[in-house]
Amino acid sequence: EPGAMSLEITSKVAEIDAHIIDVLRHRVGKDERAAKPHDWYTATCLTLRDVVIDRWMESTRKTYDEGGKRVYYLSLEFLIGRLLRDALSNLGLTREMEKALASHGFDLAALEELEPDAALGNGGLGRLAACFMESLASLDIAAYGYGIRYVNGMFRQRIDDGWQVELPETWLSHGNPWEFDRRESAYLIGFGGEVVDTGAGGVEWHPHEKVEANAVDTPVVGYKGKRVNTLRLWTANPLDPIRLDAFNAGDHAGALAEQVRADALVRVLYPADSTPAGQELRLRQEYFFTSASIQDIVRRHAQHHGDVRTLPDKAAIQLNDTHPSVAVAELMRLLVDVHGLEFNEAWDVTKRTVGYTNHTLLPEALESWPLPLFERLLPRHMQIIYAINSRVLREARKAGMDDRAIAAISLIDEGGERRVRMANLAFVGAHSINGVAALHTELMKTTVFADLHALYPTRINNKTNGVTPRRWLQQCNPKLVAAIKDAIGPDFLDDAQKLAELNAFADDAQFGERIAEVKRANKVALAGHLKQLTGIRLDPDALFDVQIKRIHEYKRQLLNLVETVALYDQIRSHPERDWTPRVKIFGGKAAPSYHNAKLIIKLANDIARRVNSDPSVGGLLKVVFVPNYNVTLAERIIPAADLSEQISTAGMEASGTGNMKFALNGALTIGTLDGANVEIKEHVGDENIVIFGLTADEVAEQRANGYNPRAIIEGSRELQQAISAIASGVFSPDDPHRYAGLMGGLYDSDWFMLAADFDAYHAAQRAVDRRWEDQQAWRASAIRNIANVGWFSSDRTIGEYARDIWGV
Ligand code: DL6
Repeated sequence: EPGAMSLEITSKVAEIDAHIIDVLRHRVGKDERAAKPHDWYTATCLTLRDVVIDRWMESTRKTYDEGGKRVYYLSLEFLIGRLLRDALSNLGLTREMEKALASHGFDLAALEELEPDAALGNGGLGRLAACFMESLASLDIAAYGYGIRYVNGMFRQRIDDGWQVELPETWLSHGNPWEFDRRESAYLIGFGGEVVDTGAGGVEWHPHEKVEANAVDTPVVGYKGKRVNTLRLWTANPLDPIRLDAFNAGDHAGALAEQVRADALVRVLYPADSTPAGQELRLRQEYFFTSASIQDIVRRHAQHHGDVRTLPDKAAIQLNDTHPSVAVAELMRLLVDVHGLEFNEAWDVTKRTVGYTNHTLLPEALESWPLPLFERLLPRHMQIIYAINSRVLREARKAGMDDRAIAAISLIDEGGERRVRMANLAFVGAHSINGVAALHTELMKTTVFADLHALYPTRINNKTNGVTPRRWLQQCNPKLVAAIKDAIGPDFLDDAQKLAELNAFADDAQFGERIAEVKRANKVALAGHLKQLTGIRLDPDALFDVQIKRIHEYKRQLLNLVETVALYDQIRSHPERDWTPRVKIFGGKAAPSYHNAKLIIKLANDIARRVNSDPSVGGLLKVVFVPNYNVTLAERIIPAADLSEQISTAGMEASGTGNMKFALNGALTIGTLDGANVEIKEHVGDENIVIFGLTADEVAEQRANGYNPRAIIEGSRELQQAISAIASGVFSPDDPHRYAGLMGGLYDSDWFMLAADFDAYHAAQRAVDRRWEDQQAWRASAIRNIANVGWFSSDRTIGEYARDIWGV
């Protein structure tokens, strides 16, 4: 009843209002009149947090009472972004909070802007972990996420004269209202030292260095507040924070050495994406958080269930990529050395408990550690790995495998400097190894894991990624949600696959108009924001063509840029043609040591400067590089996109998840048959996606048969002209040779097959132009995208993990 509803809201608003004022006084310590916006922001979070805490305790109690199995998601990255809007929306309190704040003259949206973006991740892998945590809570599955509480997460990107500059991100500088320090949950983490014989056939590890891991918990609120789970991030503390004797003797820095060593462990997120950071500190970070998590899991199990042999019945440990794969050896160590299990028994418990998700096939991204380093830091784990290896290799020999296959399966890479292969360790120690999209999973079986798959043929399975529709539709695109609700009612909010009912509206002109109005409003809002950020003025009626993701050669931002230059040339040569006005939006960070990626950012900015100031292109083409791309920016950009660029070299992008977010918000995809694009195409239908370029098989075949990019470039007028314009300094008159090497690389090797796909891409873009002219058909395609990608909800993905891998 509307009357009763508004009464309920009014009383909730009054309740929230009283709560905020109380919090402001007694926890923030500010009088209502003296409080600054940041105080109000903190009070808002803490007020909401109180609601969350009640649900959190309820969830925890329920889990203990039921004594069921829990999921433990171990990930070196959680790219969670802002939490205020997420918590408000999932608790259904957004309107009430807005009203309560408005009565004090504050705008909730403005306060939301004060929240830092929690960037404890590099890109897709970390964001996937955040989506999974939200879906686990929404599906009422008892789960813990385990990771590191980095003091400085992902670096902040500043663009100086077109170049990327990395600055530390100080997201904790004003405190973090969402977290709870759990100093009582503390574990000792050892490094180095030696392994000694205890006499009775047992061994003991005596580490040379020890640091304490302390838990810091953040509640994760599920949709409609059904369940609140825990994201447990570890911070490090020294056992002896200050050596007073040294301090008193005047060695002030030396006295704090242990503190500094502990701080270093949790100081930075390695900004390496798709390449292992070959640093001792990185291995220390991996072991630090993995050991703390495994100790916590085993302690909880022993406390509540007694016998550690029943661990697989009560715990499912999922390794997010290989970063936590030392968990296999750590769990073995605890079971054998601490809990006294026989090796065989412990091995069985470990395999039944652990699952491993692979996120990349790039050989250079498969983690391995120099054996001497590994042995020096983790001598007992090295012994355990040798013992596991001899058992696995025995099995391989028994299965009749030859020397080549045995060398490929071995946990130790013997070619050159000996290294410990973390992917092989994770594979042999897990009962399930999953890929993140159908194509990727098939390629796992035939490429990097071919021999392990032959030995253990039932372990590899596919779990196509997904994204949470709460953050990536409900929260980031409220206008679209309102339009969908008006068309098909609210059921899709509970089950994204119900979006399929929108198919009936695809050709409905009125609904098409509504969708177009929503998109335009989102574009106007984005244009305003980008004007503020970059000073560039954008026309909201132009086609917004967006490529936002990490800058990596395999993702081929360079293909997009070269094509942009070709388009620019053509517009200038044929100003009389009926060009589709386009805005090319780029955003993304490059790993600080990745030279070519940083050069690509500079090129995007150089092209933008030239194109945007060229009066001869008028408003037909604009190029923008958005600085400091992060989760919050993605939430603004994606709802405003018309075209989503997913153009990786086929076979190289494991899945992609941005592709799903764009389609869910009504953008059409231009993409290769790579990663989850393949499945997006199957869901939205061939007519509602623009596919071009080589397939993964064709890429492999061309590489095997001697790919000749020079011949291709020389055979394509547009491509050759664009490359030579860039190479000769048209876009870099201040340094004409800046891009000579980058362009020369295309002629000489072109590993990412830009030349091979250029003509097809260029033609596909012109086909997009033609589609855009028929706005009605474009809208119908956009609607069919929204309607048919509900399957890519992380609820569906998590449902599959729960059923097939975790048994929960
Ligand atoms: O599975 C999440 C995400 C995929 O969507 C991307 O395609 C893939 O590149 C990314 N993988 C990594 C691997 N990096 N390492 N190690 O980030 O995972």
